[in-house]
Amino acid sequence: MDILRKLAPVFLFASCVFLITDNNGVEGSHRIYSRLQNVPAGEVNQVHRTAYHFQPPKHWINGPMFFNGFYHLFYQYNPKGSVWGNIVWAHSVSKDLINWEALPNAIFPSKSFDINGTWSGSTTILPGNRPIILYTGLDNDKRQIQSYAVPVNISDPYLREWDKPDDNPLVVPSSDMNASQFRDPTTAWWHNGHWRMLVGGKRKKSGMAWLYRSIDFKHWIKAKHPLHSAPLTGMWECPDFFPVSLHGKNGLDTSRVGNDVKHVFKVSLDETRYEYYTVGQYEPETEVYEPDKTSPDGREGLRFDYGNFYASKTFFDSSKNRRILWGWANESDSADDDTAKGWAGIQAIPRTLWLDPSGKQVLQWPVEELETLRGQKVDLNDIKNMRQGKLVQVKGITAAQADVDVTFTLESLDKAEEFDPNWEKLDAESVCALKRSNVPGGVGPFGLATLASQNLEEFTPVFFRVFKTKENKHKVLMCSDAKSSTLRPFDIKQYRPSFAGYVDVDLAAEKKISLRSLIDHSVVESFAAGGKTCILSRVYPTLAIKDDAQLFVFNNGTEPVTVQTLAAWSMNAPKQMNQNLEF
Ligand SMILES: *[C@@H]1O[C@H](CO)[C@@H](O)[C@H](O)[C@H]1NC(C)=O
Ligand SMILES: *[C@@H]1O[C@H](CO)[C@@H](O)[C@H](O)[C@H]1NC(C)=O
Ligand SMILES: *[C@@H]1O[C@H](CO)[C@@H](O)[C@H](O)[C@H]1NC(C)=O
Ligand SMILES: *[C@@H]1O[C@H](CO)[C@@H](O)[C@H](O)[C@H]1NC(C)=O
Ligand SMILES: CC(=O)N[C@H]1CO[C@H](CO)[C@@H](O)[C@@H]1O
Repeated sequence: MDILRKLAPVFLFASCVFLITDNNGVEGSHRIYSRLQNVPAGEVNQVHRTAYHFQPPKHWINGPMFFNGFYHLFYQYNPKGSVWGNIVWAHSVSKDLINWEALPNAIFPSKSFDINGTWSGSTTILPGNRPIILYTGLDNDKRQIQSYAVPVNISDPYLREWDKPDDNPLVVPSSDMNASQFRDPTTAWWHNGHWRMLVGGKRKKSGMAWLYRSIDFKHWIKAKHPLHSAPLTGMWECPDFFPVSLHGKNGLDTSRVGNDVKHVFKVSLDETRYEYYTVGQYEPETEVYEPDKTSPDGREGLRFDYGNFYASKTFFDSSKNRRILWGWANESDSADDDTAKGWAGIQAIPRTLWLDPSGKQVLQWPVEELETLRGQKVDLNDIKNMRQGKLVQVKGITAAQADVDVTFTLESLDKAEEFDPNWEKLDAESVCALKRSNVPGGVGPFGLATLASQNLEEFTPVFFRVFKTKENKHKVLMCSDAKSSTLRPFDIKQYRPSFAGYVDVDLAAEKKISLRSLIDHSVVESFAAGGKTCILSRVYPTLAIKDDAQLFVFNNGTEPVTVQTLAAWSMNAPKQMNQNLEF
C-alpha cells in the first residue's frame, strides 16, 4: 500500500455542475427535455463523432474531474439519455490523457443529502496522498449543499468505489443565501493552518465566490467576506482559483502563495454560458483577492476560450509540473439531433496553462501527449505572397481528423481596414459576424478553411483580420465562423455563431502570427499566437465529412501574406476511448 502510494502521483480534477430549478422548461440554464431524458440511444450515428476528443460512450456529458498515477476524469453524465437529466458522476481513467477507460459511476444519488442530484465539484489531495471529492448534492428539499466522498479502497489504483460518509453534508447554505444558488465547491488550498475552498453563488444580481475555512476539512466556517464578487454578473458556476508562476511555464500546486506568483480566478457565468477570468493578487493573510487593472470582471473580461467551452477546471499535474485546463464543449445541434445520434458533449483537448510573460493573460497549449497521435505529415513551407482570393489546398492528410500548425508572415499593415469606433460597443463575435471570411479586406481575412467541401459549399474558416484604430493602433481579430459550416437549412435548430476574440499581439513589430487547429469531425479547436486566444467550434457538415473533408489556406485581403511554415498531420484515434462500457 505504501509502495503504491509512493509510485502513484495524484492528479486531481474537478468538474462543474449546473443547476436546475425553473419550471418552464429551463432549469438553471439547462433546457429540460423531459420527454428525452430517459430515451436511450438507438443506433449510434458516427458521422460527426469525434475521434480523439474525450467523449462519453453515449449519452450526455458535461464537465470533467480528476486522480492517482492515473489521470482521473469525473464528469457529469446522464446514464439514461442524450439530454440533461439524471446526472451522476461518471468516471474514466487514463495514463496518458489520450487513452481512456470507463469505470463504474463514482457518485450517484443515494443518500438523504444527495437524493435529488449529484452535481459538480472538485477533488483535493489531502496530506498522506489521500484524495477527497467535494461535490454539490441536492437534498430532500432540493437544497444545494456541499458534501464529500472518499475512496472505499485507497489501494485500488483505479479508485473505483467512492463512499459518502454519514457525517455529510459539510456545508449548507446560510439563512441569507438562496439554496438554489450555492454550488460547485473548488479544490481546497492550505495556508497557515487552514484549508480554504470556494463555493459559487449569487446575491441579488452579484456573482459570489463564497469562501469557507476549515482546520480539519470536516468543520467549515464561512469567512466574513466572499473571496471575490462582482455586480451584475449573475450566478457564478464552477469557480476555479489557482496560482501561476511569474516566470516560465511550470504549473504550481494549488496551495502555493508568495511573491513569485499571481493568481487566476475563473467563473462560468450562467447568464452568458461563457467563462471569464481575471489575473490578480491574492493575500492569504487578509483573504483578499484583487484583480489587476488590466483584467476586468464579468462580460468584458478575458476568456480561456471564445467558443463552445464551459464548466472548465484546472488541476496541478505533479508528475510533469504543469497546470492543466480542461473544458467541456456542448453540442450546437438540437436535442432531437442529440437523441438521434446517441451522444452529446465532449471534452476539449486538455491544455497546459501558464502566465503570459506580459502578466496580463494566460497562455494555453494542447498537452504534449496529443502529439503521439500524429500520423502522416505534410509540409507546405514558404508559400510566398498569397494574393487576394488565393486558396491553397493542403493535400495528403485526413482533413476531417487532423492537427495543423501554420505561421503567416506579413510585410506591412498599411492596408489594415479602419476599426469603426461604433464597434467598440460590440463584442468580437458581432464584429466577426459583420466581417466574415467572404468579405474582402486589407490585411486579412487570411487563415484556414477547415472541414471544407471541395468547392467550399461548406467550410469553417478560422482566420485573422487586422484593423487600425483611430489612435493608429492595430487590433487583431481571430474568428472561427460556423455560419457556412453546413448545408443544412438555417431553419433547422442549430447554433452557428461567428465565434471571435481579439489577439493581443504587436503584429506591426512581429510581422507574423501563428495558428494551430485541431480538427476532429465536428470539432475545430484553434489556438492563435501560441495560445493567446483560443476558440473551439462545434460544426456539423453534410458534405465535408470523413474522406471528403478538405483543408485549405486562404487570403482574402489585398495585402499579400506568406505561409512561412505549415505542418499538417493526420491524427490517429486513441487505442482506447471508453469503449469498455460496464455501466
Ligand atoms: C483493495 O484493492 C487492492 C488492489 O486492487 C486489492 O488487492 C484489495 O483486495 C482491495 N481490498 C478490498 C477490501 O477490496
Ligand atoms: C432562488 O434561486 C432560484 C434559481 O436561480 C430562483 O429561481 C429563485 O427565484 C430564487 N429565489 C429568490 C427568493 O430569490
Ligand atoms: C450549448 O449550446 C446551446 C445551443 O445549442 C447554446 O445556446 C448554449 O449557450 C451552449 N453552451 C452551454 C455552456 O450550455
Ligand atoms: C473569399 O472571398 C470570396 C469573395 O467574397 C468568397 O467567394 C470566398 O468564399 C472567400 N473565401 C473564404 C475562404 O472565405
Ligand atoms: C423537491 C423534490 O423534487 N424532492 C424529491 C427528492 O427526491 C425524493 C426521493 O426520490 C422525492 O420523493 C422528492 O419528491
